[in-house]
Amino acid sequence: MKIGVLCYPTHGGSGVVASELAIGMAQRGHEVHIVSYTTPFRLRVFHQNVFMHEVGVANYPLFKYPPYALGLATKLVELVETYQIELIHAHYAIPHAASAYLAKQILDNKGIKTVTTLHGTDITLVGADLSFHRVIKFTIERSDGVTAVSQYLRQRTIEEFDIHREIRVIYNFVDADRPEQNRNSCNRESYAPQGEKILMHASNFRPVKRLGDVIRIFARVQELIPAKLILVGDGPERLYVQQLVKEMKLSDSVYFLGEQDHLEPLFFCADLFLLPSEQESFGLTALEAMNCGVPVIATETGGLPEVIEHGRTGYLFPIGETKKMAETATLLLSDLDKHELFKKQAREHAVHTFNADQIIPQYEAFYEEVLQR
Ligand code: GMT
Repeated sequence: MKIGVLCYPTHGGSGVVASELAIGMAQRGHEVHIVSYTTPFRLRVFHQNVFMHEVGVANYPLFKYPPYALGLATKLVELVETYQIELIHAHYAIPHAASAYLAKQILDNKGIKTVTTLHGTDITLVGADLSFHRVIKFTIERSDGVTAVSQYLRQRTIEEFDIHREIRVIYNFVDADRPEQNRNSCNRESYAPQGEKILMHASNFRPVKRLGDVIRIFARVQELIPAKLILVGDGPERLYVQQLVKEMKLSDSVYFLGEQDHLEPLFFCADLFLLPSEQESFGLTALEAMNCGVPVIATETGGLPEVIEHGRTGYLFPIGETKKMAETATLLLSDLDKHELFKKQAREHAVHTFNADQIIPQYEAFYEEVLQR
């Protein structure tokens, strides 16, 4: 197949899924054309059969807001005509699915099919903003195929947008072989010289991630056992978090690593991953942690219960229950046998249920099905 992929290039789950899927499809012999405003970070190294096309948008003084969605549609039309792309996969409804729809109309359909994958924030946050509601509903209804990354997100989309068409659930996935390549790449002692336990959180530091709760959980754990916290990522809450860490006198115990392209090396330093989000349609970072044998403490919100098995691969709590999360984290980290068991179960669950080898063929089969419709 010749596939066009529209995605955000930033350090977010949707960009990671789009990039890893593109690599997986390319390895299976398909030709993949990525269209974005810059190269997604996971695609900065060469991959056979993956082609990158940057969208440039003219910025005239008249444009208060550069019309990216139109630049994207124009680029798509050009690419479809040049490379005979058969299927456009839009990751995120706004603006990608809308641009794909427009390109298809400009091309007078010509047998081109569009698939939209809903990742979560397009539905739960952007979708909740009424200014986009009608466009999101329209793009979901007019895509030739729609997928969602969890049952939760599928149901939420149906209810919020009154959708009566099929939405296929295809879970996020991980490369089960990758942890092996990173097993010895993190030097634990550089973060925990006295043998402290290491907790970790990674995100885009948006309010929805509840970074304040991450710090409060860690502060309580640290009162009970020697511990350090590794924070990966960057975003609007970073200054607030840095201030909070200072105020709580935790500066010597918290490492701010900024954005990192690959988390696997760091997971091999971590004993526990924290994801106390307000909302999470899937929680890819939790899955990536589990793939490296790191149990997760998270909230029982959104799609997280579909990813983390409470009492087996981690624990789930109501949003904001930081005290209980901290106490449970401490108990788990203090019981070496139980911790080992959770690590093993986390890895097994990731490998058995969310393995790229099983999930990528689901996308491939879905593409084929859509092309034949
Ligand atoms: O987590 C974020 O805020 C980034 C966001 C994105 O759009 O890249 O992630 C969403 O998509 C990921 C991949 O499908 C999911 O694993 C995340 O749970 C989802 N984020 C939210 O629902 C908040």
